[in-house]
Amino acid sequence: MRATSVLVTGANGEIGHGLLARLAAEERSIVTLDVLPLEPALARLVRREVTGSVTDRGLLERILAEFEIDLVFHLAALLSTRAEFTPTTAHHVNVEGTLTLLEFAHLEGQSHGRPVVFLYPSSIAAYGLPDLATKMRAGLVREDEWNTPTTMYGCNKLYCEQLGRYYARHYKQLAADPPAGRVDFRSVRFPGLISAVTQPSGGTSDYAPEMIHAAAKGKPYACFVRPDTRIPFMAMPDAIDALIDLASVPRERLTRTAYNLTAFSPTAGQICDVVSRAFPRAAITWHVDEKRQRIIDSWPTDVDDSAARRDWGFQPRYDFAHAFDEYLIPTIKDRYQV
Ligand code: AKB
Repeated sequence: MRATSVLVTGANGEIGHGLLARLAAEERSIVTLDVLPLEPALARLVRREVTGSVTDRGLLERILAEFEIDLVFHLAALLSTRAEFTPTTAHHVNVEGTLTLLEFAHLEGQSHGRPVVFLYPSSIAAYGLPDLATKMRAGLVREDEWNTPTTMYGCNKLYCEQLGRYYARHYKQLAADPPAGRVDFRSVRFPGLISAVTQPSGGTSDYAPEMIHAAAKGKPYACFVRPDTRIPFMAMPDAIDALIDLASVPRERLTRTAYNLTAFSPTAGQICDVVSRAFPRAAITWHVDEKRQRIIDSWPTDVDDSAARRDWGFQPRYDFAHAFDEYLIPTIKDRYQV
């Protein structure tokens, strides 16, 4: 008998940290796949840790032989800033890795006769507004608007949402007995995420978490976007809850395969104000990187997440004030002992 387990790719990353803790608290058997060995605290939570790439079919076949995977959280990805420096590597990991994993999930579903639920974190990078004036006019953006990303990462995310929909609904549609439906693909378009316990790397929304963590560590921070820059954000515990909640919703309640999510949309200047109040010795300056600013200016100021609220009851716990007062500031102060 193969052991029933959850597979988490990119488990060492920011979302992985919180997600593994939650899955372990629910006593789920967890198999992880990451290019780097897990941190010891995370390794203790999992049943099997596999070190390697999501593009390695051999590794996935070995997992398939040993475990009955009924739920996949596919977190592994190169984020938007890093992907611009190595676009073909980004495509390899972000797209070919996802395709390999969708095929793996299909084979898993076939072997145990039940659909594999496949959770895919997409991103506001899937949007691409042509210029700042359009962004400011657009306001709340719905899932099917402005799907014209300007970054490699955004293109990868948007396309992989479509691949997931294909595997869920149309896979091999011309076959005599079309085998669609073995992958139950569910995706969320996350805004920028802010965690109190980890720091992101390689993203463009990183200015918010970088500002907070630098201030807590007593280090100066030069913010790479203008103070009036606005995109949506969410506190990490709400992101983890959203993934866990979406994974358990009955399929028939879902009207889409990709859902917008958001919690609050402050400007970089407002984040700076809150951080400076919490850490009065914070030394935040503004050194705009015009190229990264252009990427942020192509992402919406806010998104319409009413479909997620309606279909599966998405309701973030933390608004801007609560995220800082009740989660970020106390947890970060505790972490850095300030
Ligand atoms: C990034 O900045 O690349 C990510 C994202 C918004 O998906 N944090």
